[in-house]
Amino acid sequence: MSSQESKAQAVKDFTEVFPVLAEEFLKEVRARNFPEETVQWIKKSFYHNVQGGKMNRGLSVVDTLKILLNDQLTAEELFKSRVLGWCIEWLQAFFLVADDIMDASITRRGNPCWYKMEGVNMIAINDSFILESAIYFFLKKYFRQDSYYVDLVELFHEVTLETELGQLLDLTTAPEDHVDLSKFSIEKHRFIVLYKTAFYSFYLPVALAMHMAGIKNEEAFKAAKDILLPLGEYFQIQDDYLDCYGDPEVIGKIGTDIEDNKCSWLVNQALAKASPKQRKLLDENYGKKNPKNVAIVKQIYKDLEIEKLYKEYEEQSYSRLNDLILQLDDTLIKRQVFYTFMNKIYKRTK
Ligand code: DMA
Ligand code: MG
Ligand code: MG
Ligand code: MG
Repeated sequence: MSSQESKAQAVKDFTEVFPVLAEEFLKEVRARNFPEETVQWIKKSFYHNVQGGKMNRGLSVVDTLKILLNDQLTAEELFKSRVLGWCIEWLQAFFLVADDIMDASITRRGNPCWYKMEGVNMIAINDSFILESAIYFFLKKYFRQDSYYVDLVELFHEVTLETELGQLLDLTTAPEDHVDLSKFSIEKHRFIVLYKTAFYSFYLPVALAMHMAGIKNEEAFKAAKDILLPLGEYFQIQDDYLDCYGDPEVIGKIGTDIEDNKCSWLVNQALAKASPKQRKLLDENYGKKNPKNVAIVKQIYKDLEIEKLYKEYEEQSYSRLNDLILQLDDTLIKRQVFYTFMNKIYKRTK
């Protein structure tokens, strides 16, 4: 079998676990005597919000466990690693439903954002809570008997807190009614993205697989973190870049960072290079909903060649991350875990 075929098969096998989990949760709601209307609402929310993504995070749990266990997984281990993968996809859905409300976004994964769907509106807030609760339902159902059950629960709680803190700083650094670009800096950006993205998107999938593989050494978790957090930073900088330069048809969402006054990597680069005149234009046009203001900001990015700067950053990051992986003490955790992860995202366009 070519690696392409085996990858397609891995995606298919992973995908097939989703309806099983969704149904388990709906059964639980039915068992509590809720009207069918409620069951169908949750079903619609799950199918709209949890599905349709790239599933990189979820698939990474399975891929990592395969590497850690030399491809010698029992059918049960395979299934359980897929369940953990889907738990991350549920976590991601929980964050995204709320994120799209807070960022006033329009589309997600090629569809309207959940809160934009007919009849949903602010019920989406509670739906995001239910998406989160489903994680702990699945963990209990499938891992309650395992020695590492508490580790899994604590890990999900920990990265959830980290992500929420990151989201808070992301939002308070971007007040809607008050643009103050002097509040931005590359250091602040790094801190925000570390918290809002890197922990749950990169550390979490690998750490979950490590728990399943029976790894107990704290140093191994620390070594993994030391590579995965910088990898997550790189990933979010790609996200910032794609917000402005990605094709909405490909990324499935319409960028709102300029309108939302976000402390994006792009605006930080522009601020570092801007002449006093360009700085004044940025001050006057950043963080405004009007397309005319947005166009002026994009023109300044163009004049300052921010896209070129990004391409250079991407190259540098790639070689820096490769160095980090090479320096890893391979007796703690296998190097291949990180190469596999990096190759999934290097030069991504979506
Ligand atoms: C995403 O930040 C972070 C979380 C925790 C969802 P973002 O708003 O840049 O994401 P997106 O561009 O997907 O809306
Ligand atoms: Mg957003
Ligand atoms: Mg956001
Ligand atoms: Mg973004």
